[in-house]
Amino acid sequence: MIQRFCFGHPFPTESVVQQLPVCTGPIPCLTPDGDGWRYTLAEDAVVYGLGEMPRGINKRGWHYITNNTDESEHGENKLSYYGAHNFLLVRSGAEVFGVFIDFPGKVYYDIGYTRHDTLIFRTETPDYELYLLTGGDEAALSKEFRQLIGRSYIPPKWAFGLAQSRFGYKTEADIREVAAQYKAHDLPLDMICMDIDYMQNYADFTVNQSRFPDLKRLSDDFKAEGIRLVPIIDAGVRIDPEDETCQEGLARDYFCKKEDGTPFVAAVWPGKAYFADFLRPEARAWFGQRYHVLTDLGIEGFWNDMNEPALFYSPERLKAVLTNVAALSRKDNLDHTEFFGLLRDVTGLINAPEDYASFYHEVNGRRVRHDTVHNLYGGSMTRAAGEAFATLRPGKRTLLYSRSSVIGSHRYGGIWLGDNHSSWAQLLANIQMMPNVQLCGFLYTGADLCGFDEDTTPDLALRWLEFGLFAPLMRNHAGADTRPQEFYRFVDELPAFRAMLRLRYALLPYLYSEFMKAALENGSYFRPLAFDYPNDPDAREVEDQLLLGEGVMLAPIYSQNAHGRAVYLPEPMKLLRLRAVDDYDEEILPAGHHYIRCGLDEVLLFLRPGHAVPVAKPAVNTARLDETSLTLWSFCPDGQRPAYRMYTDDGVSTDCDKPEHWKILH
Ligand code: MIG
Repeated sequence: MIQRFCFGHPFPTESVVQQLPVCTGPIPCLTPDGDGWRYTLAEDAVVYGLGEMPRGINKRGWHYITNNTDESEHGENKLSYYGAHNFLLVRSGAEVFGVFIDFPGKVYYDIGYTRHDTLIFRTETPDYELYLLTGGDEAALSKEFRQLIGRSYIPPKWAFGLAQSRFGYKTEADIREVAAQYKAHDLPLDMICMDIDYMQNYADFTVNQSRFPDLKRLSDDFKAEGIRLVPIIDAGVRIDPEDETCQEGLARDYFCKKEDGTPFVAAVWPGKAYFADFLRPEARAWFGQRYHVLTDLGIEGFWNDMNEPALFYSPERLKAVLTNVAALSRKDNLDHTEFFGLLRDVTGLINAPEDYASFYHEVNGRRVRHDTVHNLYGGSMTRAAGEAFATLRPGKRTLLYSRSSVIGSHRYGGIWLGDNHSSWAQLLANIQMMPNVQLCGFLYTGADLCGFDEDTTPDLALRWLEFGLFAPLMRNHAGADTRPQEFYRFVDELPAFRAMLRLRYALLPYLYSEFMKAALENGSYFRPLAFDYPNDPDAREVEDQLLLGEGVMLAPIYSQNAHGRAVYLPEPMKLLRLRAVDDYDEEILPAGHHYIRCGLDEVLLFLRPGHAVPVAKPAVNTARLDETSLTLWSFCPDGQRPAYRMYTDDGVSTDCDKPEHWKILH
């Protein structure tokens, strides 16, 4: 059951798709607490949700602020990342409930941080809708929540292949080289992402003609090989009187404005930039149509970046800081307050709260200050693109994933998890973030495999792939000036990398079917163990194993030098210790706690009783995948061969609802 409550004058976020009557009277489960709400957590209580946030699967023990932020240093002490996913799912004693706070500004959470037994949340201002979900277990309530927020975005099937990316591919030759190396090393590949260097002066919807003289031809050549180019689009529009996007946006008056009515300006990669007012439907429609510049060249997928929006500096604040610096430069001895103040002023130029409070959106003729609706911005850019693709590429699915997001934008695109770094802690963070992000509707998601910032190592890269090969978005992406980490770089471990990539492709019949079940039936892809074993207290404690679809449990290795790990089995399972799709040991294990060996070149896959997993022969890309002769891996303790409900389609049409896509495998 879902109950809707309404406070003050909520901003229409369009996050939910169901029109429910407003309830009055007290909110079950919650107690008023100042401007917010409080709940007393039982000793065994677990709190899921908040999507893209630091810390474990269980969010208890920390505090958080949803405030979409270009956070360049990920870590467990951060309070905010790029997305606003204001959904909590609480199990406390016998009580299970979900709460969605539909609010476009900051929401503050204290989840057992100040007091271990107390959950408190409040919105920045008291104008919001609150949805309370009760009357079911974790699995039932998460399904009900997904019905409330609407169907998740479905990418084309080739988006489940491998994407290779790097902030640093600058020319057509660089990109051709990556494809050639993948081929030469017999490694599968479906996508190469193009980072900002393909643009002319970092201006959206332009292509640098000297570095990419014929992007259409490049894209066509690649498509013939089954590889797609996936260019990036940034939120900021370069200020340049010669630039078409800039000209059009100004002429139509679609950019966000300052208090004095002139367009808001902040610098990002292209230098000074304007920011489209994505909250206006007509500005969204216009910006979305601009993607035609690239779809006309045959491009079928995009990633949207910097859309929190990230701001390097505003000219006003830069000037103020430089004036300050000039004054200090006349002194020959800065005391500690002056010195540390100077450092703070300079680093504080980036993503400054004052800048977010200095520009406005236009909503139904009314001016709305950006910081009060900040968390809608990135998701609205995704929506601009997603809505436009319906007319730019009718009947076809277009790949789209974004850095910033809000619940609601999961209907238009996926997300990637931003600028993580190459560390074992971040691999664990990736594992723990996935189920919570998907719980909030973002099914098509993945983190930068091997890590974005800092230098990776071959063992970390391999372990990361051994988890990432199960994620819907499987992308190897790296920051500029980091150690090269394309999978063919790891010469000594190459056979293991190849085997793991081939395993991914062989598992696609299962992974794609389970994704489609999750998307079409509001089911789940990754989820915590407790969702299927709600009455098992040990399952509730597990922070480093995930269920994947109907029949699989994963226990990834995320520790340096580990050749095994502790694994908890809530029920008997069949373990496959895979070195390759056709090279594995299997063992039937009883329920309980185990220590399981797993070499660096192995991955652990657990089959649940009564379930089957269809497996294809490996392929060089999704287009060449042969799904006609499948093997079924299964665990049937009762001797009865389990059937599998499989989804197949052409992978690109938007006709996903047709019943003929489903068949039963025996
Ligand atoms: O300020 O386009 O998260 O994936 O490589 C950095 C360059 C801007 C941030 C993205 C990252 C991308 C990078 N971008």
